[in-house]
Amino acid sequence: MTETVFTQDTVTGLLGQIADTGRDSGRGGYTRPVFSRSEHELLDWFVAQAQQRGLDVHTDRNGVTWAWWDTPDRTRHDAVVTGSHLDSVPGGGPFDGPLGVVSALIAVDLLKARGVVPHRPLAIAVFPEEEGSRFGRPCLGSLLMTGSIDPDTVRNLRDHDGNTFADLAAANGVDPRFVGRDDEALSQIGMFVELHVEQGRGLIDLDRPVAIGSSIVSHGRWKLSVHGQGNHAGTTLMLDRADPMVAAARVVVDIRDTAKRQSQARATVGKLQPVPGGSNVIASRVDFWLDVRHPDDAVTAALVETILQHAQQVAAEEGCRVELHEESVSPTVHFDKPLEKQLRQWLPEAPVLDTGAGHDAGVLAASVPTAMLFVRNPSGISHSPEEHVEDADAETGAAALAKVLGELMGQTP
Ligand code: HGY
Ligand code: MN
Ligand code: MN
Repeated sequence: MTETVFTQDTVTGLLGQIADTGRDSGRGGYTRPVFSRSEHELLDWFVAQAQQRGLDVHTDRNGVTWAWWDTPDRTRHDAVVTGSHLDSVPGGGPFDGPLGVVSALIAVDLLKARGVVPHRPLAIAVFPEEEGSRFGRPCLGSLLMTGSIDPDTVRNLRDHDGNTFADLAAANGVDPRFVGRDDEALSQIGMFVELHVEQGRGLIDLDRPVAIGSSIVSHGRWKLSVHGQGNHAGTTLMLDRADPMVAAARVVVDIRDTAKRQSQARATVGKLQPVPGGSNVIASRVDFWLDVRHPDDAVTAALVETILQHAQQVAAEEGCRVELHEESVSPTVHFDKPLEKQLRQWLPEAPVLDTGAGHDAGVLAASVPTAMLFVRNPSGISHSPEEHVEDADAETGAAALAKVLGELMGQTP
């Protein structure tokens, strides 16, 4: 009789199964925006993997996909929830988001292999639009679920092509009329633990594979628009110009200089769009997006104020004018101390690190006890194809997540 040999899935093996989905040949890395074919393929893959593990899968009215490992009596409250996101930044790495989702699937395998019977249910949650790459608001799914963003504002958000969130949500099975705070979903969550690739060098420098998260620094996004005089590149003499591209370029350098003067500050302009954008055209307007982060909310706000004052002065000198529009602001988040203490007991070797990256865990932390685990990234680079996790560390991360989830599931509520 042939023996049925079950091949134990691994994090590396599962990530390998999705390694071709959403590859971006132009930028390198992956471009998997929310409501795109590639994100859909990933979600379909996740649903199939979850169902293979006997998990009960559904997508809620905010487009969050849930995979439930129920207790024998199938009550769904005080659940231990884990998970992350599957959308990416343009040209992102393979681990930012998927590592947390795949590690959760492997953690379920490890716990089932140990014969764990949940005293409290476990759920894996996949949040849409964590990166905010399509509609400009990071963590959109968790913001909607927790009621932290106005649903009407969300319905009217537009992507680069002018599609509204409402239209694209409707086209992707999410009825836009019903997005918003979901008390039923929130009432089911006892705590949330998100595993994520480290987006920095902390673990490399400490020579450890896994860290416990302590906090997320405050961060925000602002859109600046510099208005000038559009004109012909060949018939407009230099002294007759009010060129918003020149003003914007000077402002971008000033942003760097202003942030460099403030320790711990990070300020970035990663996206800039001239209008109309012809190579023989002096732009009439230049839009660019400012990302500012600092551990102290007040310093973040003060930096933006300084940047705006300098921008207004530069714009005036260039015969232009500048507008600033706040798109999203997230205060510094400290994760749940009692939960962190438990994780430190269960993972005594894991250092405790803060992060400059935002996560759905940072949004949920205002509603439920929340913790994070980070997995070593030898490149220290993220939001880039060079983001990396060694196979052994990926498995160590999943084992650490299984340890934490198993302890939490074993606790009677
Ligand atoms: O931008 C961030 O910090 C996160 O990766 N969305
Ligand atoms: Mn992420
Ligand atoms: Mn990211």
